[in-house]
Amino acid sequence: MSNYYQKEIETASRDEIIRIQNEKLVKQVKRVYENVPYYRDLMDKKGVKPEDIKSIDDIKLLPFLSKADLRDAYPYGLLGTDIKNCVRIQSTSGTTGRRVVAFYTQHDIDLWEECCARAIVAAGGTNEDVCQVCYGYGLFTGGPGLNGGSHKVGCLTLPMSSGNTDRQIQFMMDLGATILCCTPSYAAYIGETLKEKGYKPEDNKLKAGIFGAEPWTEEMRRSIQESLGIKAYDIYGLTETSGPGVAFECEEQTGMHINEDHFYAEIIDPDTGEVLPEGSKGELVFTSLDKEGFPLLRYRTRDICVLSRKPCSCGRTHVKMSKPMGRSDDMMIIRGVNVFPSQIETVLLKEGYEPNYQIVVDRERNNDTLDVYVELSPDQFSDKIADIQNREKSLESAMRAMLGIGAKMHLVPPKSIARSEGKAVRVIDKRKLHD
Ligand code: DLL
Repeated sequence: MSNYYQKEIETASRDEIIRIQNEKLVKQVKRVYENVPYYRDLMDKKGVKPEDIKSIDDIKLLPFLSKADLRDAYPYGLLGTDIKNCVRIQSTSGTTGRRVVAFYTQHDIDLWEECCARAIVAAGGTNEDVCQVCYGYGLFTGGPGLNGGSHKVGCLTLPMSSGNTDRQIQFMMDLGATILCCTPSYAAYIGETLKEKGYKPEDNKLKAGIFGAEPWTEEMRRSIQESLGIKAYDIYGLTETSGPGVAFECEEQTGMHINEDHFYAEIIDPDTGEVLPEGSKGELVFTSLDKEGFPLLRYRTRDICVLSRKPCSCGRTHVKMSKPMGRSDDMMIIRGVNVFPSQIETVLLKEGYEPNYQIVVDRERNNDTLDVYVELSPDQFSDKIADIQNREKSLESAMRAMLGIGAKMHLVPPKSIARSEGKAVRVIDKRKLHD
């Protein structure tokens, strides 16, 4: 039998959930129409008025929002309340054009942290736990979200942020961490490092891990569970909707319950926008039912997955989403950071290179690697190794400034990258990310 952070809502009847969603959606659409001119225009263009939205079933009348809208409206165009009511921003990595800046009122922070608290309690967390958070802190939502959730549950929280693995291990061992929160690839790396240092899985006090922010397979789950001696739980979310905790796994480990009292999920055909019936594979679309600062309606996540309402043995009644099975755009997640090929191309062009390049992503010892091969034009070519190395170094620092993570740059001789006859194959992803 599961523990719950907010039992009443987490196990509410279907009718009760629909009643809450009806009520919240009607209010939210009215608020957005009044406060967000950008979305009001989209509704006007579609000929929809707030009065047309009487229940959650009417949601299909509303226009979609996409990442392109976020770019157009950057930074304040989708703000849902007076900026003086906002207390925080969080953001994704990327250039200004790609960057998502989300605004939070105190109410938004509370509901976000409650969602994360639900995830921690579902993983067995109580106020007796020591919760080590090694997601990045700062603009990224991972650290702040799980940190807030851990406080709400009353765990002793270790706000480690990412990196410095020796220090992570020292704190984990000395303070007896029982719950680990980080990306699955970092969890695997910590497991490997512990083994190298001569620790056995039973030497640590960990019992559970809450891992997300990037795709991971069941195979990876098994290997992390074994190396750390824990039960590994998936957690999903995105900056646009708040951050981690939009959906989380319970002990059944068969998909993530979406916090339906705050986020309404739909699955659509990514090409036509048609809403698909339950059980179909398609693009996940979210509506924030009660956020104030950044209240996105029908936001297209680009994540491909399946929803299921099969009853769950944990007693939770909220719909479950499968692990994301891919994306309907070209975004890659490398070491937990969202990277678009266009960002890499922008740097190359800015630095005076031709757009003949290939991006190779791989995973070595559970760590993502990013290599970019760039062809030199005949007049850029040099047979002096030091000269090439210097140029690679300077490209690497420009790339780091753009992406927020390191990329290994390889300048290669003219005409050495195969030309394609159709669409250029820019990205070769050798990682096995999906089962
Ligand atoms: O990654 C928020 C997060 C932090 C989730 C910590 C879980 C834990 P963004 O940086 O905006 O936010 O990236 C969002 O990451 O659209 C998915 O493509 C991907 N993603 C997030 N969680 C998972 C997961 C955070 N559990 C994008 N499995 C999303 C697979 C995930 N992909």
